[in-house]
Amino acid sequence: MRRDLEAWLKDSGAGEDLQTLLLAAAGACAKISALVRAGELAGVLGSAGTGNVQGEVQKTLDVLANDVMLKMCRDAGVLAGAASEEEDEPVWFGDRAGAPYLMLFDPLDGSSNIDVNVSIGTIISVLERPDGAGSGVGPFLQKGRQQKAAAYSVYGPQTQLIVTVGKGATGFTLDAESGRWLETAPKMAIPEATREFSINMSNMRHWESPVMLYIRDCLAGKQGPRGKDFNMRWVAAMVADVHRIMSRGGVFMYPRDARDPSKPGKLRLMYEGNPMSLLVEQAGGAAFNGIEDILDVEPTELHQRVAVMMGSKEEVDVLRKAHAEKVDAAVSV
Ligand code: AFP
Repeated sequence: MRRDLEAWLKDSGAGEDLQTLLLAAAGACAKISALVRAGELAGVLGSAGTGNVQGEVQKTLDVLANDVMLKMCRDAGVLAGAASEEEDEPVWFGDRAGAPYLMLFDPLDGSSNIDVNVSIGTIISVLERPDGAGSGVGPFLQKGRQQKAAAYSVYGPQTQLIVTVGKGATGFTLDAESGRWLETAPKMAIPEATREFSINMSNMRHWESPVMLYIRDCLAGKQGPRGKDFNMRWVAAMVADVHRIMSRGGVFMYPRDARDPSKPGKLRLMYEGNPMSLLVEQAGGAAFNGIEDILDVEPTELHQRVAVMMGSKEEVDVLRKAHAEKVDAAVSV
């Protein structure tokens, strides 16, 4: 008999309030999954005709998923406030001012995949509400290491949910008939060695030299310094690309590049970098931003960006070494 999420949470050592919040978030993911599956039949595809704080066009599903997550987690009663990638400012629930938790989430990661029926996902990060905190952005600006839980749901051929409360990473599959999340990957473990990388190669000309050199060596294959052939995959939804790595190893990168020097990468620290890094570390992998572990980055803004290199330890170590050597010479691949 497989355990369901509720039974797993009871055994996980998480306090009752955290269990309640994670069950509500998982319920929201199940609801979002149903909307994603219905697609055109539910009239949820296409653009919402609005933009988010990062200037990106919002899809109808981005907006719906955001509303579903906010409402269901607020109704759980243990959340004082939430910040979403789709909202400019955090939402504080005035009637829940004393509640113990704060949540940050990306309601639909990989929006450009929605209308073409390719995998997308939802990411959540749970923090403790600092004593006395009741408004503004400040209470959300906690380092990734302070997260009390993180999870992502991937809407692919199956809908899966990967959760950590800081004691490993566990995977569940949504049973569409009963609506229950059943435990299908009790102890996710990222293999230390890999022959697979995941990066948007079209940005190569903008990368900094350590990443250029790393990819050049991977592409050189057996005859090159790495002595092995590498494969490449890019779904363009971080959740899906990292889920593959959580399941079978690999390294995922969205490094800093020269397109906009004011931004240290494309991905968001609080909604993507931190929760996915915690899950990757809990599965035995590593996550680095070119300078330090992503979980040690001091956040300064809610929507701040971060460079991301995460996955199998051996590859992240090669990237650490390349960054430590600070090769400044122009490199061509
Ligand atoms: P969207 O949600 O705007 O599609 O962005 C997805 C994402 O933040 C991340 O999930 C992907 O890894 C990355 O962007 C894809 O970026 P490219 O457009 O450069 O492929």
